[in-house]
Amino acid sequence: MYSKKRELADLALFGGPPVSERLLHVGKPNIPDRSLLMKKLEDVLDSGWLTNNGPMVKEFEERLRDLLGVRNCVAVSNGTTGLEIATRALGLTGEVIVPAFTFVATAHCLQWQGIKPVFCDIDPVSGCIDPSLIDSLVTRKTTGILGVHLWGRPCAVEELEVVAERNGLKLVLDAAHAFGCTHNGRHVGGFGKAEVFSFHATKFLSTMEGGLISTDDDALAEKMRLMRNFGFKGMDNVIHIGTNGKMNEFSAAFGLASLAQMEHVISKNRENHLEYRSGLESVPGINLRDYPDGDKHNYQYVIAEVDTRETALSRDDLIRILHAENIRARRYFHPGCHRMEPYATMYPEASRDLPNTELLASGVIAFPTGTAVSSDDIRRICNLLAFVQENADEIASRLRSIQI
Ligand code: T4K
Repeated sequence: MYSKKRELADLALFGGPPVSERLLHVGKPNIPDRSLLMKKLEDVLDSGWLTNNGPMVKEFEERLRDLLGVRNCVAVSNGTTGLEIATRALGLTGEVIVPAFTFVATAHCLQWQGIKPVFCDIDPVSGCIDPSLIDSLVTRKTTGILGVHLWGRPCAVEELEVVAERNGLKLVLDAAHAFGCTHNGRHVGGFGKAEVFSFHATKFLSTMEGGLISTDDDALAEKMRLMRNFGFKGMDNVIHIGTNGKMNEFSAAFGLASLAQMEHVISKNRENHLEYRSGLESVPGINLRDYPDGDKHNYQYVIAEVDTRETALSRDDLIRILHAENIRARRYFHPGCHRMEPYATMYPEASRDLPNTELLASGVIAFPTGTAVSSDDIRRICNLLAFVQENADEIASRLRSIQI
């Protein structure tokens, strides 16, 4: 039975019962309506067609084309493979400018192909790559910019397009977080040369594993379709280098069933966000990030920053406290790709010029949301955080004095 924390001994870290009996995750899958899903899975089984550009994948691509308003949608096996295919199809080589404040797949998709990710600092307000810093990072080897719509918040695409044009670079966008979001009234999906979404299980719209490349460039789309299927153009006829990046039929069926509930999930995410907003309003040292007005957001990440000028507890202290209470808050993203391997060893100089990245990576915290998280769960989390921050000095000194 849940009871409010009244003294330090009530904290699970110090032996009390956790505020939530079940684990609350960032990224708990939003499971679609079961009867609809089962019907679609039965259709797949009945068709005897499981993968290789089957009817479910074709329908999924068509639905997404309409929804995003782009000419081409290429469904792939996951977002990372999508990024590899898109950057390769665009002919990126040498060096590509990319934020370090992102999931490591953004950097890996480049290095995997022998392309050097050149890490660029972020704008502290949006958390996305800062276009004003790009000119100074361009060398003779630079071929592209890979921006990231962090937490679903579109990066400064217009400015990036101008910088890319000025330097003769190709702009690709990692839209892994941004399905269903708009920028200045336009759906994310049509910016740059190509955009890449992730439909991983943890994303608000999921195909279990899966991704999508969208582009208005027909020739590029044709090349990417070849590349995702070993370069086959018809039976036994290989005309291009390729990989296996195909989405399977079960995944596409899951995606179609998820699409049917997409607006419901967005509104639940938005409600959750508002619940956190009101619950954390008067809690010092935990500053919730808002999404800008005017555009559509999917609200799939509830992000705050811990400001250690206002609290004695660090972000990592709070993570420890929350995890003990069964609240699996996450550090999306810590420590920044430049501090992960192989980048920390290969490019040790990178960390010198990323002050905004370092600051955000040390303070960022993502809270559980999605359809598996109730208003009551959020109230408990916020009450817990209020209690913790009221007693921050005492908790901090106990944490420092004992090894837990
Ligand atoms: N670019 C960006 C900016 C990205 O964020 C990502 C992926 C990519 C590219 C690459 O896209 P994909 O190749 O993945 O399609 C997770 C996801 O695996 C990853 O897709 C995602 N970004 C990243 C932000 O989060 P982890 O290692 O943090 O996930 P994990 O396994 O810790 O799961 C997160 C939470 O979700 C856990 O607390 C448990 C819960 N969970 C997870 C799964 C898989 C469930 O409850 N059920 C599940 O089935 O990376």
